[in-house]
Amino acid sequence: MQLDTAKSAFIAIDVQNDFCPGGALAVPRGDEVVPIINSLSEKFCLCVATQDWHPCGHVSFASSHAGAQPFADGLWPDHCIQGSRGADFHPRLMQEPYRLIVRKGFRAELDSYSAFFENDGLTPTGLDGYLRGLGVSIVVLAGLALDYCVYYSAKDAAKLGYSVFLVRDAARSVGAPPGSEERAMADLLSRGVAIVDSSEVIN
Ligand code: VGL
Ligand code: ZN
Repeated sequence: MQLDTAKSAFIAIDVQNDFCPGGALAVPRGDEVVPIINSLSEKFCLCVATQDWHPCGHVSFASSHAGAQPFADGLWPDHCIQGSRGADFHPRLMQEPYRLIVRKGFRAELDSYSAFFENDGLTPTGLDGYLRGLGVSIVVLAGLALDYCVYYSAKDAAKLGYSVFLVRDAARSVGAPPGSEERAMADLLSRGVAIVDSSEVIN
């Protein structure tokens, strides 16, 4: 696979402690993506990382709603609290290659899965403007979680007109509710997102 590196950006989604085993919103085998993402980031001139970055009492926390349970209705355990260890990038993520870190979900009343728009579907993160300003038309996505933030980021990137590549072996799913990964992957395929293996990108 030959990508025009001058027009490509690698985007690593939410490779944070809370999404790895032992974290507050642990993605099964989430830490396995770290070495693959490190190999990928070396291959790109432009790398962007996103960081889930919630204030205490965030609207997406089940604990913020009386009687609510996490992992249902878009509600989660408290996770990625601004400045906490859980919000830090995984200690083995090589941070040097990343030129921009997009923090998202920092508004108490609005969640943001996608790297491009918050969950109202309207409020931009600024990433689209940043990438366009640098002449990027191809985005390569990986990270956590495949069925949430990676999925919504890939979907928005496709809607915005980028050529989108999702590196399947460099992403892992929360897996809740059941079938979330299958639904996400089917939707991305229908939107023209290319699902690739890291070996095809690194070659
Ligand atoms: C994520 C649920 C809540 C993710 C973030 O990074 O996929 N999922 N916050
Ligand atoms: Zn979150």
